[in-house]
Amino acid sequence: KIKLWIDEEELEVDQGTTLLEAAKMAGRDIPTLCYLKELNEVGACRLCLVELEDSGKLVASCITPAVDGMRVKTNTARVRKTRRLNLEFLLSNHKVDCPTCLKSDDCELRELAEQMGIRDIRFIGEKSTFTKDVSTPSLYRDPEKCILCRRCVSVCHEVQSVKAIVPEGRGFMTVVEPAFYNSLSESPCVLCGQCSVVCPTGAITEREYIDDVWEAIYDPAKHVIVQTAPAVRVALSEAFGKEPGTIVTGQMVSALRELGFDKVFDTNFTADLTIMEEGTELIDRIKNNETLPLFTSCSPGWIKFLEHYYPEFIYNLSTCKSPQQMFGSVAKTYYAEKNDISVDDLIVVSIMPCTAKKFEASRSEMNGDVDYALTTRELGRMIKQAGIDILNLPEGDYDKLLGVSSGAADIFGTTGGVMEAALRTAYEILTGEELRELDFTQVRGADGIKEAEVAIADLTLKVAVAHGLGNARELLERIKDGAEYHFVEFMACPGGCIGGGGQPLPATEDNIAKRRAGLYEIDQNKEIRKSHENPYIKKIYDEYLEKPGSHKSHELLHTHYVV
Ligand code: HC0
Repeated sequence: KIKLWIDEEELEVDQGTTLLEAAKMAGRDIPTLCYLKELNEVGACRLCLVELEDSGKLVASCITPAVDGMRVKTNTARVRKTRRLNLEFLLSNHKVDCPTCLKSDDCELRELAEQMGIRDIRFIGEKSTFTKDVSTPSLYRDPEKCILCRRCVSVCHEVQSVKAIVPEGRGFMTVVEPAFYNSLSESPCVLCGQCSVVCPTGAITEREYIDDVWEAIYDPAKHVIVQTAPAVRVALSEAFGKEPGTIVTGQMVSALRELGFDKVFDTNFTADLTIMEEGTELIDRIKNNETLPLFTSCSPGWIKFLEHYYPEFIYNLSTCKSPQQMFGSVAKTYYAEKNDISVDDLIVVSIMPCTAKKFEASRSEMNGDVDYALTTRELGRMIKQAGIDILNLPEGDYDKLLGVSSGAADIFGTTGGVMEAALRTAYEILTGEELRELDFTQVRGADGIKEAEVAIADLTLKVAVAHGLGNARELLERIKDGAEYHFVEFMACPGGCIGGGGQPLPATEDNIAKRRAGLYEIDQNKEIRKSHENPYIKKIYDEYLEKPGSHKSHELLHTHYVV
C-alpha cells in the first residue's frame, strides 16, 4: 500500500494507482477529456493537471502513479488557471458551432468550458482546415472539431482491432483520419460507431436522417411505418434523464404514434422469424455436412469486419438477412399486399442502437427495403423536437402481427441473446420435447468470449459467443487453429447492441450492464419466451412464407454475401 495526501486528506492506495484515481477516491472530481480508463491513458489533453507540493510541478494526474509520501493539490490557483488555459488552447483551434452541432447536448468539451467558466475564447487566430467526411451513410466526420485526444483511435485499434483511423501529419496539420488521408468509405472502417461513442466532441457522430423522416411523415401520400430494435427500449429513456436499463417499451410505442407514424411495429417480430430461419439453416447444415460453424449474420458491423479481414469465412455466414432487413422485406411484400398499399408509397423507418444499420439498409443486397435507419439518439432528439413528454405517456401496444414477439427476441439486444434464443427453439424442434429450463446462463454475461456445450437429443451442440470485434478476431483465430463449434454468435459492439454506436451516452460498462438486466427482465416477464411459440410467426408462415427455409423464405429473408 502507498500512503499519500490529496488536498490534506490522507489516503492509502494500491501500488500503480494513478493520481486521478486516488483523487477520485478522495471525492475530487478532476476534469478529463482524453482519458478512458485502461484504454486511452495518454495525458494528451492536459486538463487533469494537479500540483505536487514538494516539487511544485504540475503533472497530468491520469498518467502519474501515486508515490509513497506524495502530497497532491488538486485545486490551487495555478492548477485552475493552467487547466483553463489548456482548455482555451483547445478551443482556439476548435470549430465552435455549438448551437448547430449534433453533439451539443453530449459534448464534453462544451460541458468543461461551462464548468470552468470560460466566457470568452481569448486566442483567436488561424485554425486548421480540413474537409468533412460524409462518404458513408453511417458516420459524419468533421476533423475541424477534433481535439486530437486519440480516444477514437484507441477504441478502433484496441477494442475493435479494426485500425481504420490513425493520427496523420504533424503539428498544426495533425488530423485523425483513415491512412493516407482516405475517406472512411475507402478504409476498412466497419461503421460500428464506437468512435462516435467515445468522441468527446462532435468530430465523429452518426449521420442524421431526422429531417428526411419528418418529411415522409408529413407527406400525406406516404404510409410511414416504424420498427424498433430490441436494445432501444432499455436505453431510450437515458436521453430523458432516466437510469440506464429503465424499460420504456410502452411509452416509446406511444411516442412513436404521437410523432405521426402510421403503424408502430417491432424488429423483435422478425428477430423471432430469424430464429426460425437460422435455426433451420443450422439443423440443415449439420444434417447435410455443410460448412460449419454457422456464424450469425445480424450485426452489420460484424459482417463488414468479416468481409474486410476474414473473407475466407464468408460461407460460414448465415444466409439470413438481419431482423432489420427481414422486417423491411416482409413489410414491402406481405404487409403491403395484405393492406393494399403501394410499395412506392410505403416508407419503412427503423430505430436502431447501431450506426452500421444505416449502412446495412443501403447495401445493394437489401433492395432498399428499409428506407431510413435512425439511432436511439436520433429518436430521442425527434421526441424532443416534437415536445413529447415521453416519460408521462401511457404505455401503448405495438400494432399487431409485425409487432408481436417472444422474450427470446428481446434478448437479441445483448451478447449471447441470439444464441440463447436459438437454443430454446433448436432444443424443442430437435427433441420434440418441452424445454423446461429456458435460461442458458453459460452464454450470458459480459465475458468477451463465451463457450458452451448443450446436449440436444443425440447431438452435443458446441457453441461460442463473441462481442466486440477484438474478441471476434480472437475467436476467429481460434477457429482457424482448429477450435470446433457448430454455431457462433458474433456482435460487433461491446456488450452487443445494448452497447451499440447509436445508443445514448455515456456507454460505460455499468450502463451496459443495466441495459442488459433490463432486457432479461422483459424476457422473464413475457408470456411467450420462445420464438417458435409466437402465434404471429405461425400465422405468417401459414399465410405467406409456407415454412422455414421455403423457396419464398429464401427469396425474401435470405441473401448471399460475396467477397
Ligand atoms: Fe440488434 Fe438485431 S439485435 S442486430 O443487436 O439480430 O442494431 O437491438 O436490431 O437487425 O432484432 C442492433 C439490437 C437489432 C437486427 C434484432 C439482430
